[in-house]
Amino acid sequence: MIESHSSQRVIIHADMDAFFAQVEQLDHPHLRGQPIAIGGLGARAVVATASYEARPFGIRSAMPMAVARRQCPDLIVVQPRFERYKAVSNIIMDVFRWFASPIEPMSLDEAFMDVSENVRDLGGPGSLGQAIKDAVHEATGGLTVSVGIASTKLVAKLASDVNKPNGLTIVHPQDVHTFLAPMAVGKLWGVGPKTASRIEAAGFHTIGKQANARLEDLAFLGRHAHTLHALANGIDHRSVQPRGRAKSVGWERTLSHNVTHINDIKPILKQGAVELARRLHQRKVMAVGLRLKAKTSGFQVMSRQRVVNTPIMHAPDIYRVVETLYNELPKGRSYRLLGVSAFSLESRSQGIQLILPIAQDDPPPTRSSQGEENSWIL
Ligand code: TTP
Ligand code: MG
Repeated sequence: MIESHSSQRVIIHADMDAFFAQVEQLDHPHLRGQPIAIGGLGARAVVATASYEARPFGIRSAMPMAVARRQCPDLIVVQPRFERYKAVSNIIMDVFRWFASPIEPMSLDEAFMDVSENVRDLGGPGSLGQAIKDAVHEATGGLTVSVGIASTKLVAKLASDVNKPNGLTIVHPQDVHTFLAPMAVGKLWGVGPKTASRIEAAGFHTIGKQANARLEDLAFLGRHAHTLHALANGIDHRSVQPRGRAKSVGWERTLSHNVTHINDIKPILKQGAVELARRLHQRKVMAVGLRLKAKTSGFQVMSRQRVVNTPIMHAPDIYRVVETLYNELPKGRSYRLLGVSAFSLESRSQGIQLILPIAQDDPPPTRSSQGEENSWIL
């Protein structure tokens, strides 16, 4: 069993419930209790989010609005008002700062807080979590937030999600393994749909199964095997990082064999564009600048970059720029590494369109693996 060194930290993750939809329902009382979806009206509009009344119909973020309307004929479609959401976001972030300073905002509606130092003075995790919820409710005039409290960022984030909406979930260090065990491996930080399928294909269908695997059995995950094994065991040493927005987001791949021909290079650049789009989407930002990095078989690193007029976030748009950048590289080289990254990131405040829907795996109903770790001493 891997030892945890982080069990004494107390980390809170707070995430607003159906954020855009809740704000609309707050501001427009006739929308309260109704199935609503936030999004555009155009033929290619997608759902930014849906109220909890709409979710039983299967309405989810990233779904085409046309599909959502078919699934829920009474759906009320509301146009987004990003300025208002940004203003509410400022209010909730200020509330979080009353309780913990600094905080780590992750997007408009969620943030991590490390309250290890002051949790005792504030009455313990339960009272503190409730106090945050009450304060958000009061400061915003009635919005609910879900709060997860744990000794790691990973578990705090998952905890804020399990009892939505209006949840308050505390996972004590000694309960981490039981909490994680039944969840789908895709819930682990950094495990996208592709990696999740590979882990599942290897027979590890739950985080618990992966936690109990021998490290050798996860060797197919390469240099990520150790980290993913540790995460599955609830070990996550990342600290809450006070920060503004990320300065850049990138993806790169060291290739198993060098590539020279455009037909071999194109698919890699396409994959890079898709991965980058996914990361931009996760961070809810758009790229103004794009950079292509290429390392030759002789270890010479070359890069080309471009600033675009309109911020982009979709994989095809990213790929178009990346392809142009590739064409600017000297011809006939053989590459051992290719990477694409975005810089000058802008928050996604206008005309939200989604790149890739985030896969939502239902946690399989099995449970395994109990772990012994220190409890919080409060
Ligand atoms: P989320 O916190 O992911 O979703 P949510 O707050 O609507 O619902 P939940 O109760 O499950 O937390 O995202 C926050 C806001 O970001 C959301 O209200 C709308 C916007 N958003 C998009 O525009 N597109 C997306 O694909 C997602 C996931 C969110
Ligand atoms: Mg939310």
